[in-house]
Formats: sequence, C-alpha cells, structure tokens
Amino acid sequence: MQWLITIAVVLTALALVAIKLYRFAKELGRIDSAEGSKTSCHGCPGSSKNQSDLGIAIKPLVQLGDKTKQGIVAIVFLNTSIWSLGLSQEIRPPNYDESKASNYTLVSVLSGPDGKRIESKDQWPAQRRYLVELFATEEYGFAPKDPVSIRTEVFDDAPAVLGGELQANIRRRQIAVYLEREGRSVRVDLALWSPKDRSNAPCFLGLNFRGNQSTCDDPKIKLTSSWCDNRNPGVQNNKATESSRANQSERWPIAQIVAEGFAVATAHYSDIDPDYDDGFENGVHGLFPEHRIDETNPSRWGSIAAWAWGLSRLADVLEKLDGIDPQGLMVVGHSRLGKTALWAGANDPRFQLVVSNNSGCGGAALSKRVYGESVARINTSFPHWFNRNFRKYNDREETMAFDQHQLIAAIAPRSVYIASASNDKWADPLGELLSGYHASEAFAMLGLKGLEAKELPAVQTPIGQGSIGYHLRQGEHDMLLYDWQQFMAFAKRQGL
Ligand code: GTR
Repeated sequence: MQWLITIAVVLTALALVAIKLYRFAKELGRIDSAEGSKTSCHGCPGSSKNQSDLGIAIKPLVQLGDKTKQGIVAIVFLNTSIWSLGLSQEIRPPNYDESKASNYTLVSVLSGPDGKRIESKDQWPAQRRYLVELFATEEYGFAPKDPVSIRTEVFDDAPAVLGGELQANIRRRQIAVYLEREGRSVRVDLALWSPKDRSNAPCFLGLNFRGNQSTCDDPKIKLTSSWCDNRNPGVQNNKATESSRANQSERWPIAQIVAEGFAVATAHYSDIDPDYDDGFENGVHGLFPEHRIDETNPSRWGSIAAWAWGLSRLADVLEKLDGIDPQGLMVVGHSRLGKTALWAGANDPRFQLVVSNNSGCGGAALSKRVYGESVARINTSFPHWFNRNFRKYNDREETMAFDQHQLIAAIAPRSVYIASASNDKWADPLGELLSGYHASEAFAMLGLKGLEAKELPAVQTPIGQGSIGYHLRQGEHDMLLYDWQQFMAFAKRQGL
C-alpha cells in the first residue's frame, strides 16, 4: 500500500511541476514574442490578458484554441487517473468467510470439450486426455514431449542406518539419475529404502524440499549440492550444510513405511528445478531451451510441470529396479509438492495412487471458492510455478471455465488420497474435500466409489471407502506420521 501512496504523491508532484513548467514556458513565449517582434496578438483567444507585468505586448509561442487546451487537460487527467487506478489494483485480501466462499458454479467432470456430457466408460480415456490438456493449457503448462536419455549410477546399496542403528531389514539405495539431452545433463539423486525381504514392494515416490539428507539421520545419505532456500535451517549461501541432516525427518517416517511392506523413494526438488524465478534457464528447463515459456508461448511448462515431469523420469528408473513393483508406483507430495504430485498423477498413468497432502491452491483446493490462498496471490508470490495463461484468472476466478475437481477426476480410474490439516486454512481444507466430492461423478460413471461427504469430517477421522480417500489431521500445514499411516492404510485398501 505504501508504495502506491508514494507513487500517487510522485505523480501529483510531477503533474504540479508540469503545470508550473507549462506556465513558465507560456511566460517565456510572451516575452520572446514581445521582444522579438514587439507585436501583440489582439484578437487571439485570450488576448485581452496578453499583457505582461512589464507592460510588454505578449503572444503565446503556440496558439491553441480553448477547446484544444481543454482536450489536452482532459486527456492528461484521464490518462493519469487510469494509470493510478491500474497501479492501485491490489490483490484482494484473503477470504476466510465461508458465507462468501459458496457462490460459484462448477463444470461437471463429465462435460466434454463441446460441453456435451459423456455417458459411457469407453468415452473416458478421451475425456481424461481432454482434461489433462485443459490443465496443461490453462494452468501448469505443457512439458516437452521430446525424449531425454536416462543414465543411472547406483552409488550406494547397503542396509540403512536410522536412529543410529543398522536396519538389517531396510535396503538403502542411492542412485544418481542423469537426464541427458543434446550435450546437456541434469543430475537427480534418488534415495530409496525398500523392505529387504520383499521382491516387489509397492513404492511411494515423492520429492522433498531440503535435500535427501534432510529426510533422515542416516549419515550415509548424500548431502544435496543443489540450490537451497536460505530461509531454511542448515543452509548457508543457498547450499545445505551438515547441520541440515534430518531436519525434515518428521515428514519421512522411513522405518514405519518400510515396516508396512512399502518402499519409499525421494529426491530433492531443486535437483529437478531450483525453486526460484530464474527465467527457466536452470534445472530441467535448461535441457529444452527451445521450449522455454514466454509471452508468445504462454502455455509452456512452469516449475510445477517440471517437477512433475521429473517424477515421471524417476518412475522410469524405479519401474526397472529389483525389489520394486512396477505396477505399484504411488506419487505423494506435500504443499507445492502436493500440487506437483497431482499434476504428475494426472499425466502419468503409472502412478496407481496419487497422494495430495495439504496441496491447497493450484492443488486439490477449488479455486472458485476463493478461500485462503487465491490465484492472484500464488501467481504473484511464485510467478514461476504455473504457466502464463493461469495469470488471466488473477482475482477473476469466476471467469475460470474449469476448476481443480477436474484435475482430481483426470486421475480416475486410479486412486486419489487428499489430506488436509485443521489449522491450514490457507490451503482451504473444505475446498480440498469438495474437489474430491465433485470429482466423484467420474469415478461413479466408471463404476467406482468416490467421496460422498460434502462437509468436513471430524479431525483425525479418515473417510472414503472407495477410490478417493480424505482426512483432516489435527494441526498445522505439514506431512506427519499420522498422514502417512492413512496413506498406507488407504493404499492397502486399493490392493497396493
Ligand atoms: C506457500 C504457498 C502454498 C504452498 C506452500 C508450500 O507459501 O502459498 O501454496 O505451496 O507455500 O509449498 O509450503
């Protein structure tokens, strides 16, 4: 707000200076003409006043009619007003009033590109493709279709050490995954823990925020060398330090996951694309310089699409590894990485279960509710996450011809789990639930069960007996053991 006031003051000052200058120039004009020609302009409009204090006869340099002068003044005034109005258009403050969040209409998830409703299962694959294309065009952007070659190097394969103890039943692997194209290369370090005695464990795959070393206290996990946010603990000059080990281990309860028979794999999201606005030069965007988003190509990939694309490349690796069930891949993510998990899941049918944890705006939450984080806010705070087209909807959610329930539906017939947290109003827990609810029409058409509840369940009370699950954890924006326990129970109910 303060800078707007500053701009207004500067504009007013400039206008005053301009008026003064104009008057001064006019005065000069009078003297010049008086001294130069010593003629007066009697009969000129306003000439009755053309007499300087010195008693010299005067004449303006440029003679304008009254109408013209008024016109100029009006145009200047109008321009200035429009300009200041544009500048003063602030992002709406976040809404937390439920009564203001209910006035919207949604397009049915069964509504096709021509507005016609699809009626049968055999139309679903085409409808799914349409929905994915819709979100690529309007929100996340298209990832390039050109292949990259993938080279892997297993640089660690040993029992894990967790809590200071050797875990004979947990196999730890670290794999350098090189994504290569036309002489360029990006290295992504994949860390994987799997049950030693299981030959085909279903595997959760999710990106982490702070580097693989932040997910557990195993000293053998390689410290990330990719960009890290200085605001996070254990980071100096955008590099992780030893002290960052295990500082997000509460989000990755590895021992408990493996004890349930699952494998879990993770990679630092910055390996794929550092999370800042660099004009899409670094990370995997740099592998495809000719595919960079710009004003003339507003639907190309942003960072969420890049992270999601990276998850698919990691799936390419995981599905070939021993001990992992290639039919049992699941993608999981928290917050911005929950948005990423949803987009990865919508694109890549190898992910049998898609888990969105507190993904909020641009994730599971309905944008049209305009509750908590809004489209304008997310596009302003994180201009690199989405494509350019998504900016059309800044504070204009009512003009969106789509919403996030269609993204959830695009995952059908595969399964989706949506997790919210009671104090995470910014992510709009009810909006996250309602996406699942409105997506359920597609699941029902496919003979599957979605969500039946339109109202938030009690905290710590998971719901959803079919292909969509939901819970509202008590507490803050985070991904904790309780969340994982529900993901795993749900995965088992899906036969994973
Ligand atoms: C917030 C952002 C959310 C969410 C979150 C996170 O600042 O507004 O959309 O993505 O970051 O990723 O932790």
